[in-house]
Order: sequence, then structure tokens, then C-alpha cells
Amino acid sequence: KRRKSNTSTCKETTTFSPATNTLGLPLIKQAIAEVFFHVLADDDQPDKAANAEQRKAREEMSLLGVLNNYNRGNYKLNPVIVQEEDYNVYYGGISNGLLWPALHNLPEYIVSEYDDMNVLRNHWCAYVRVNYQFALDAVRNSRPQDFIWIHDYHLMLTGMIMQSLDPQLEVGFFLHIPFQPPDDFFTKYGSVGFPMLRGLLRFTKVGFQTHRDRTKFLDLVKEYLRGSVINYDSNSDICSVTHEGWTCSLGVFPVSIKNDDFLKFVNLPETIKLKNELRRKVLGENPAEDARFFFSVERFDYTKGIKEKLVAYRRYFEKFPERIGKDVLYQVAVTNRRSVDTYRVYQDECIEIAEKINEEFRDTKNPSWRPLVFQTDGLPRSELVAAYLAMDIGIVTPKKDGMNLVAKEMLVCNPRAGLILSTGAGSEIQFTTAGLYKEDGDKNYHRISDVFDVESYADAFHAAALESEDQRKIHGKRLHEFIVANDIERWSSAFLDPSWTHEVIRPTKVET
Ligand code: GDG
Repeated sequence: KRRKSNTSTCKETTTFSPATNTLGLPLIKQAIAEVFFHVLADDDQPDKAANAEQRKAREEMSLLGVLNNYNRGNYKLNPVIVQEEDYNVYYGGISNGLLWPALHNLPEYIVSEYDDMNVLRNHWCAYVRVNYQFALDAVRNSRPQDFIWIHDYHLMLTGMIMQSLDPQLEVGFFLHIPFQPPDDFFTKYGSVGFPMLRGLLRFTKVGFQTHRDRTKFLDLVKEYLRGSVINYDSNSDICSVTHEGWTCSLGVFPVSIKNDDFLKFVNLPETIKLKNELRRKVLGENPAEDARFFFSVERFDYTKGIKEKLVAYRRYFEKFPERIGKDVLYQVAVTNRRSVDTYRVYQDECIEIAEKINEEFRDTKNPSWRPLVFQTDGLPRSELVAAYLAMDIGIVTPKKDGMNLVAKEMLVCNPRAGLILSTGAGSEIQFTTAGLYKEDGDKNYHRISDVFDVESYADAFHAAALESEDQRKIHGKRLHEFIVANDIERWSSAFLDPSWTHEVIRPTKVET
């Protein structure tokens, strides 16, 4: 039943081994929810993509693309069919209208319909029903020795449901987003908040991206779940909570990327060609020697700080007019979740600001120059890597982000690049903890402590633009080496390593 901590076991997670595993190693089943994590532009993207490449990018990122791709491998995906009515309030409603903004501590984006307790309760029932469907499906399809690994905020109750169906199951949970509910969350949305806390504690183990998130979770457990006992060993960083007779281990595991998925493109002649074409397209045929190519790519989401970046970029040209006619920001903001009102409003506002920037700043000596290339269609992976290689400086400045993989992808592909990174990103916390940013010493990237502080943000653009190529190379190489060493395999083996978990303790009387 208990899995051994060895490398073969670890590999299992990342290769998603089939039921017919010939080595007889324990199976690890990844809940279908993983699909959510990979599907980017799934809803409301305009149907007519402009060209074949964009269509290909969209296809790769669509649910069908993900399923096709995965089912080609050696394991099977098992779709869970959800009633359309339930799906809408479960996904657009509770998951992305309430939990997503709340857990990012951005309460201003919680949809206002949840001020009405009846609506909240109805929608929450749909969330419970959908979680039930996933839990039931996972239990039906698992075998006694399986370890079930659930991912993310859409499925926080599945552990509790599965335990009530089969108390012997071991079910782990990883939260990809921050855990930072606002102070009044439990007063305003208690009918969601309390079951969420209790539900999370019914997993065998729960992983967070950062200590910041685990600490907040423990603070809330102390405050709201009377009778819970917290055990923490500061030497091993192992922590567990016992509540209502169940014990759950809580760990911190900064997620990362599969390096080869990106590195395999880096040296291809097609990628180099794309990179050169893109650089010409963005900076023009005859850019100034010190012209800088800034690059950002993300889902078009208010957590990512796109609006604040645009406002600061505008200020950058006001403050440093000598940069007009030289630098260009290429922003890819992939349209998504437009069925949620808050997303639509935010996206429209950003597009308006972007258009104004391009109208406002012109250069008479260089009339074809535009300060901003703003694109809402996603890029195929090969073009994404080409853009990482073409850029001089990557910009990743979310207001809050569980981790942010883009920062890691940029530096894995391009160790010569500069980086502007905000403290809202889990990756920034990970880099600081690893000593890659020292307040009084070596700073390997330009840090934004407050994305709303326009002046400091504009100054960071300037500092990054003026950083010498040699300095960029030194800093980029350090980040590159750290990210390469701490890849996704390391993350999954760390999560699955049984040594950080408690011995499973079952309550004598099982609640059903
Ligand atoms: C959640 C958490 C956490 C983006 N645009 C394109 C494209 N992408 C790819 C990136 C990257 C992924 O999407 C985005 O990952 P992030 O980590 O940046 O952000 P979320 O989507 O919000 O993910 C986050 C993550 O889960 C993992 O735990 O880090 O905090 O919010 O891989 O490359 N890919 C392609 N074209 C695009 O235009 N091909």
C-alpha cells in the first residue's frame, strides 16, 4: 500500500503509466482535472483564427487537442460528463467567479451575484455535485494500491467525498494557485469557506506552491477549525493537521516545467529563422543598436497584471522620452474566460489602453515604429520559444500567481535574457528563498514589489533596458541553471515521496 521512495516511482508520475504497467510498479492516477490546467483558450475564443498557424495553436490548446495528444501516449484519459447547467455555475461561477479571485486575494473581482446567499448556495451545490462526479469516477477507476492525485481549486472536495466512499484510499491534492483568501471571506462566503477548509484536510496530503500559501492556510485552520491539532517540525519542514480524527500532511512544492518540452525547439533552424523574423517584425528592419525587445505572454487574466504593465509602460516613455523610437513591448494576452463578466470588462479596458499607447507615442525619425505589439491569439509552442529567444527582456509581473511558469520558460530557453519579475509570483518567492535575489547584494532580476507603483515600475523598465548585455548574461545564466536543476520531475517526485507524509491515521469511526 505504501509506495517506496525511489526514482522509478517518481517517473511514474510524469509519464502517467498505464494500467498494464509491466514493471508492476504502483500506479499513480492523475485526475481528469489535469485537463483544466493544460487547457488555455478553451472558451469564447473567436472561431476564425487569422491563419493556419494560429489555428494550429488553438487546436493544440483545445480540450480535443489535449485529449488527442494524451491518448496517443501510454495511458487513458477518462472524460467526466457534466450537465451543462451545472458546468456553467461550477466553472464560470464558483470556480472562476469566486474561488479564483478569492484565493488570489483580489476580492474586487468576485462576481457580485454572490452577495445573494441563495445564489451562492445554489451554485455551491453545483460545485459539490461536479466534485462528486469526479470523485465517484476516480474511485470507480482506481485499484486498491493506487495513489490518486487531484489538481487544483475546481476539485477541493473530492478528497472528502472519496474518503467517504472508501476510507482506505490515499488521495493527494496540489493547489496550483495561491491560497490567500481575503480577511472577510469566511464572514461573507462562509458556506463555501468552511467546507473548503474541512474538505482540504480530508486529503492524505496537500501541496502548496509557497510557504506564504501554506502559512495562510494554517492561520485559517487555527482561526476557524476548533479542535484541530497542528504538528510542525521546523527541521524537516514537515507539517500535519489532525482534524475530526483525520490527519493530513501539508507541504510546499514549487512547481516547474518540463525543460525538454522547450529546449527541444531552441536550436532548431526553423526556430532560429522564426526568432530572426520576429525580431525584425517587432523592432523593425533597422533598429537602433540599443533598442530593446520586451516580451510578455500570459492568459488574458486580471491576476497577471497586464493593465498595470501597460500603464507603467506608458509612463516609461513619458519619463524617458529618449527611448521612444527604439524599444518595443510584444504582449501576447491569450483571450480566455470571456463568459465571466469581470474578464470581459478587464480585457476590453486593457485593449483600449494598448490602442492609446500606440496612438500617443510616435517617432518622426522612425515612422514605422510602434511602442506596442498587442496580440490576443496564442502562439504555437515553436513560436513561443522563438519569442523567448528573440526577446532581450522578459516581463512577468502578476498581481498574484501561484508560481508562474512563463518566467521559468523564458530563462530556460534564453539564459541571455533580462527579467522583470514581481513579488506576486510564486516563482519570485522561490528565487528569493534560493538566494537568487539579495536585497543588499546580487540581484539577478528587476523586482517589482508593487505593480500599482507606476513610477517604480517605469524605472524598472528603464533599468532593464540599460542593463549591459554582459550583466544580463551573468544574471540569466544563474537563473537558467537554477530552473534547469529544479524541473517538473523534481517537483512531482518531491510531492509523491512518502517520507514527508505522516503514517496514515484513520478515525476509529468513519464518517459517511
Ligand atoms: C496556473 C497558476 C501556476 C501561455 N500563453 C501561451 C502559452 N502559454 C502557456 C505558458 C505556460 C502556461 O501557458 C501558463 O502557465 P502559468 O504558470 O504562467 O499560469 P496559469 O495558466 O495561470 O497556471 C500558476 C500554474 O498553474 C502551474 O502550477 O504557475 O500560478 O495560475 O506554460 O507557456 N503556450 C503557448 N502559446 C501561448 O500563447 N503555446
